[in-house]
Amino acid sequence: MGPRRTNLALLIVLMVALATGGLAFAAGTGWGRPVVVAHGLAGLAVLVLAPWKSVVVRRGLARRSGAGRWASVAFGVLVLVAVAAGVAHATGALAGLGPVSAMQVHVGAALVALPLLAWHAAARGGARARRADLSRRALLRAGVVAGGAGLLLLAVEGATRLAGLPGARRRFTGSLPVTGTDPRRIPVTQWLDDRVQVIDPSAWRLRVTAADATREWTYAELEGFGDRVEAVLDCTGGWFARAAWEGVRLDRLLPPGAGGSVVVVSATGYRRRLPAGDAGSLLLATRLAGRPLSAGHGFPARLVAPGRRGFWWVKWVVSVELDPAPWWRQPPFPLT
Ligand code: HEM
Ligand SMILES: Nc1nc2c(c(=O)[nH]1)N[C@H]1C(S)=C(S)[C@@H](COP(=O)(O)O)O[C@H]1N2
Ligand SMILES: [Mo]
Repeated sequence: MGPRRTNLALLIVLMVALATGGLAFAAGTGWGRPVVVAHGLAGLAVLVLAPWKSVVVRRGLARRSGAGRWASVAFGVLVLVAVAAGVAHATGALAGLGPVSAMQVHVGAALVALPLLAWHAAARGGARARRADLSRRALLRAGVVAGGAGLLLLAVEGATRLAGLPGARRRFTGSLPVTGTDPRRIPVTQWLDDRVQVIDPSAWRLRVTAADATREWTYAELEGFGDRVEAVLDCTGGWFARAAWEGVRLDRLLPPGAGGSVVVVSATGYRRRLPAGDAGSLLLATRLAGRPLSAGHGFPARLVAPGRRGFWWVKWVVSVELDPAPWWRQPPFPLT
């Protein structure tokens, strides 16, 4: 493959990796499986293209210098770090280094690489597509790259199983199981910058607003409900845990047949908007495995959203508001 085609192929593969990576983070139910497999293929295709790219890189470094060169080198290093951290997480060979998880390094490197990719591609401009790129030969080449990535994925997966690495037990989202079934082992995690809230249950109220009516619930009242659901908490940080949660189903707090969305708001201001039609399967939990929630897990009450990734499971809930706007009227991921 010549330099132009190599660069173009890499550009496409990186765009696909970024798009499917973002989608993998949104995936909570079955449709996520093919997305995550596609992500692994796109990510590993970077390694398949690496021998061709290394020729391009060596020529480029011999020819040029200056700031653009350092941006290019930094970009290349970040992509390799992202790939290495992705494989480290997927295999479970290295789940993290000290306080940072492999998944954090993975996504961090990819996100920092993104603006550098734009700069690098604009400065070098060596990836322009041509009509002939849609020829039969080009398709054949694409097939060879995809096949190579497929073989690599099988090899990584096979090695993970043979070596009995933790990655063999990961979920279709790529998340690894929290060891054991003790609910105290479930990590306490925040999406970005929230702090664990310590809330006095006697002063706490849950405000439920529907149409023009607002009703306040006390902790003692909510504690009286015994709705139970066993659900998987699957954090985008790369772990999951199945546990039994108890509390009150949201549809019991809302008028029947409500349309639109429900906005679930935390004492910290953190919030998610969910389809009102899902209220029957959403739980406002006050207990985890038969015990009141700990502060870290969201005491006095936290949302349990089966089939949704952890960032939907709002902790320290103070209000639930019915709203006519559709659930997708919000950023795809929380911004704080
Ligand atoms: C430069 C962009 C990226 C590249 C090259 C890349 C590459 C990879 C690779 C090679 C793997 C290991 C696949 C395997 O061995 O099964 C992986 C896994 C993963 N990546 Fe990425 N990735 C990128 C961006 C992202 C982003 C932006 C996200 C999320 C926002 C993400 C989320 C994940 C997840 C969840 C896994 C685990 C999947 C599994 O265990 O099968 N990636 N990535
Ligand atoms: N208020 C609030 N709720 C939150 C978060 C947060 O940052 N703030 N993080 C979410 C994320 S990303 C996850 S994975 C789960 C983690 O729940 P846990 O700490 O009980 O394991 O809480 C969710 N609820
Ligand atoms: Mo999370």
